[in-house]
Amino acid sequence: MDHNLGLELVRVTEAAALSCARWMGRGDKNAADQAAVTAMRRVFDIVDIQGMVVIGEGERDEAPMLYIGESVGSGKGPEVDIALDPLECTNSVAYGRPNALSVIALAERGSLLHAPDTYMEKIAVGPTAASVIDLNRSVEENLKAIAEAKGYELEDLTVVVLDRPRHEALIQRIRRTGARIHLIPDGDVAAAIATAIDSTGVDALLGIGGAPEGVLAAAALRCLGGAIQGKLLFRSDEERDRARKMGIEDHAKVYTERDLARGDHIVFATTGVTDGDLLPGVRFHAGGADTHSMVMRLHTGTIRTIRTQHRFHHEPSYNR
Ligand code: VTB
Repeated sequence: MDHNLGLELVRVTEAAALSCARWMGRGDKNAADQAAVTAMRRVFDIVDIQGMVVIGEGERDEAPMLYIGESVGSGKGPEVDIALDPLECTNSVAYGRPNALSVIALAERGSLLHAPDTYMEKIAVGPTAASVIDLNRSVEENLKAIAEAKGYELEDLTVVVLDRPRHEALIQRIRRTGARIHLIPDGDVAAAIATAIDSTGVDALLGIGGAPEGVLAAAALRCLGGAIQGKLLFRSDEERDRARKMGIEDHAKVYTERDLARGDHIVFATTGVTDGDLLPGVRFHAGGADTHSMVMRLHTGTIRTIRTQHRFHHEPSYNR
């Protein structure tokens, strides 16, 4: 069912990335997000799927487009769940910082977790350390196990952590193990995926980020053979209630990548917006722009890296 969909989806993430990249450094994260959302919504109409957004821009009453429960696609083709973020890291575009991506994951209907918009404590690694992580064990034990599995000294491990005050204690603990830390201002989706790609030099992601971002990362890591584990962390009773209404009762559960993204036919596409751990960002030049994307398909294990040269005067009308 997913044979050609990856290449269709990458056109959707490319369109979103091209639109919002123009907002880089202009200090307006809402305008950047809006540009990505509008472009993504428009180009989705030409993809032959009966898609339902399960991770999106928010609840129906909060978001006019790409909200949770919205139907996307041409209405022909397979019934699928869609997790998307037209612009992951709005701040990074607004302030010209790294790691902004446009992202879509697609899988059979009912197979992507409807994660509430709350925090998630996460650990993510690539294929060689996929079987040794355990969120219920200590940071020190996990890092030791990852280093062993990869055949590294602990001192040679690079761990990515979001630069937030809530991570102060975590950072101290990682430092005491001797491991190296790469602090990022935003963008733990790019960082989680980067753990599964050797050339990035990223070995693990640790810390607390968004739960919806955990589902996006899980879909990619399934395709790449990596692993992510996550525990939901609620910031308020309202978030707890919302989760209960979504059928989430066990608040101590450790979700694995297979709980977050269960399908056998996952397709994942992402395009870089600003330069980052995973992909270069959009580069504008006379009459056009270059984008860099990745497209992955779980069923066959293919991972495509696509550099596209866009020429604006040839753009089809749905892209304008
Ligand atoms: C994470 C990360 C995102 O927000 O979800 C983070 O994945 C949430 O933490 O890339 P804060 O509330 O502290 O920002 C981002 O950094 C941006 O959406």
